[in-house]
Amino acid sequence: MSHQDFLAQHTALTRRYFLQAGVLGLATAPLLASAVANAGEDPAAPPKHVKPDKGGAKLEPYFTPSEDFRDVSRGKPQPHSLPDEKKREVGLTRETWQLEVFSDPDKPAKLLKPMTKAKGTALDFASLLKLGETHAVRFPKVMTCLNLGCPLGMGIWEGVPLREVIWLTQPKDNLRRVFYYGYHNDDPQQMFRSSLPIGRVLEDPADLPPVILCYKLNGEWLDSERGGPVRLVVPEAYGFKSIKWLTHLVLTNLAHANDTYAEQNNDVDSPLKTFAATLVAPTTAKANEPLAVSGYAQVGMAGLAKVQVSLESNATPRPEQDPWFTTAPWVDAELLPVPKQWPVLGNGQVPPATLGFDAAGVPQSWPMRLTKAHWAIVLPGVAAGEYSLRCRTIDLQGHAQPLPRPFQKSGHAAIESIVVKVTA
Ligand SMILES: Nc1nc2c(c(=O)[nH]1)N[C@H]1C(S)=C(S)[C@@H](COP(=O)(O)O)O[C@H]1N2
Ligand SMILES: [Mo]
Repeated sequence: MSHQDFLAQHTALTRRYFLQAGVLGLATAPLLASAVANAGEDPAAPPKHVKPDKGGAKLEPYFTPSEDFRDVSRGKPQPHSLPDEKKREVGLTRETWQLEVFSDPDKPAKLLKPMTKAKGTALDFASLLKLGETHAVRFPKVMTCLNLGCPLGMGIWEGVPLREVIWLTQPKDNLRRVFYYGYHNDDPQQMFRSSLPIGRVLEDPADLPPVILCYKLNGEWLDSERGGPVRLVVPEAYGFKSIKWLTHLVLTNLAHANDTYAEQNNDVDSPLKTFAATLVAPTTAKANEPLAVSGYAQVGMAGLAKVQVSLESNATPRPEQDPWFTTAPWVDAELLPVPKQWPVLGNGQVPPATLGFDAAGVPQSWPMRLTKAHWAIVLPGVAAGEYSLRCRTIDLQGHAQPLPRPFQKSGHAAIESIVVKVTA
């Protein structure tokens, strides 16, 4: 099934929902028609009626085609833009890649067998794949930048658990964290570093997938733009923990985080949050005609119980003491079901033994934690005037977005607000 077919199917799901709600043919018909037309012409373009400043907003396949991933990587030049010749020279191809794993000279951990280029013991790509024969895992995950409102892409990430490589160094003592970085043009100023407590690497709390050295995405070799040949992927974390073009792992007795992102005032221990956003929403409407809205939710560590939508007249001022819109007239939206096919994946199938899926390739729970889900709703028509359309998630603990962690530097969860002008 092609990308286009999938978009048609996604639209069909939304359309069926709107049909059941008995509103197709009213105000929603042109809305959906434009979304379908748009999807047919150019799947990468946002449909009309989407707020123009909504970044990657569009009718989207569940998994993101590689050309649609958004890239926020640093570097001058960005490592993936280097000529092939240079990539071979600095180890950014599968044939030339090497990973060094050693003890932190400032806060040493005791290792019997560090892996270094100098000693000829660095790990190469073939040896990583060899480990993969017995240890490889794959899992779905949304990649999201802590500092951006919308996810960069959804994928099935595949690789070897980081702990398998750490065990090769025979660590004995004084190992409390691992920090790691990738190729950065040999310029210390450009180093982008991240870190994890060793406990998170050696075991997987709360049924999380392991932290991996990732070399495949959606069934293909991890490409250079996504951080290939090898990047770290931390399932429950924001993107800055998933270092691209990985070259160095440092095992340390340091007791605290030393991430580059920490220097930029970010909450580096924050796991992915749950939040909702619209993909298709009217900015204008006719009085008394139903309003069709659809969107996505990021399902964070806290899971997703439901998505809600509210439409409030701007004529009445909001209560002053309600920064989180708890008094808005929230109504439940419908979560769209599991897609029937996954066109972005090779032959439309989820690869065998993907964590979170059963033997037939069907998700074991829905929506899946640490991924995206889609939703739709039809709101009854309203009188002429100006309105604010908002959406929010309720997590599995019952917390309404942006709670329980509303701080922006812990990851985006602000409630989206769209102005809708309803005319007579
Ligand atoms: N080496 C390196 N890794 C990096 C970055 C970087 O600038 N350099 N950016 C990080 C940040 S802030 C994010 S959000 C993710 C984005 O991953 P993506 O480009 O695959 O979408 O990569 C992370 N890994
Ligand atoms: Mo980021």
